[in-house]
Amino acid sequence: MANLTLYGYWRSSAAYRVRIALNLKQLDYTSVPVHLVKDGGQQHATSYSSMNASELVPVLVDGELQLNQSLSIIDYLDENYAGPLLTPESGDRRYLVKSLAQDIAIDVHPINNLRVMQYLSKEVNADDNQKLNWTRHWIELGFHALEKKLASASGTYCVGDEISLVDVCLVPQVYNAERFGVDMSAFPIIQRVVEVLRVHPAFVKAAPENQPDADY
Ligand SMILES: N[C@@H](CCC(=O)N[C@@H](CS)C(=O)NCC(=O)O)C(=O)O
Repeated sequence: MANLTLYGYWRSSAAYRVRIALNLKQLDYTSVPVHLVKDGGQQHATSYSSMNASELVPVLVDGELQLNQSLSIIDYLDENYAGPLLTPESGDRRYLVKSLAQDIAIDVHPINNLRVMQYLSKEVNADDNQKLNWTRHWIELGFHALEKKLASASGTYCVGDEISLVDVCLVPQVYNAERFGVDMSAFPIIQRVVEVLRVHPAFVKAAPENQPDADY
């Protein structure tokens, strides 16, 4: 019987990925909200930073084990729990899934993180409009490349007709894109795949607006 606790934040796309993976594998978990803005950012409090010195969410606790990094957490779930494998075990598809997921989670997401935005405000004196342009620029650059790659990789989902880690990373990134006003009509394949994924029960349950700590 799993004893899983997820420290996250309703709007965190990295935590959103892990929620989707847990739901796809039908694993129950306890959710502990870490408010990234309130109290100067609860991720910086000792109670949290003692668990993850990077001061970023998510952290998954499984019994004695504490893990950070959403992609590693999802690998851990793939390797230790039943349910659909989000990264195929072998073959070319394994590396396609890993590389497309990393295109999103490593090349696009971190440059638009809260702490990057805070640095741009405080140290570079960027105003809200400049920060918005920054966010849109990096998402659009990443999505233009991804759109080209999905032209050959996609079926119903990002890679063929099975849900994979790429889909788990894409939906939260599109959530961010829409939040920051990226014109998604420039990315018809991404839009087509996301439309299908968004009504899947595991994705619906993981959506930011459906989290107990959702706070608009
Ligand atoms: N590479 C990490 C990224 C984690 C991350 O960037 N988390 C963000 C939320 S999506 C965060 O905690 N930000 C807090 C901050 O920037 O202070 C992962 O995939 O888990």
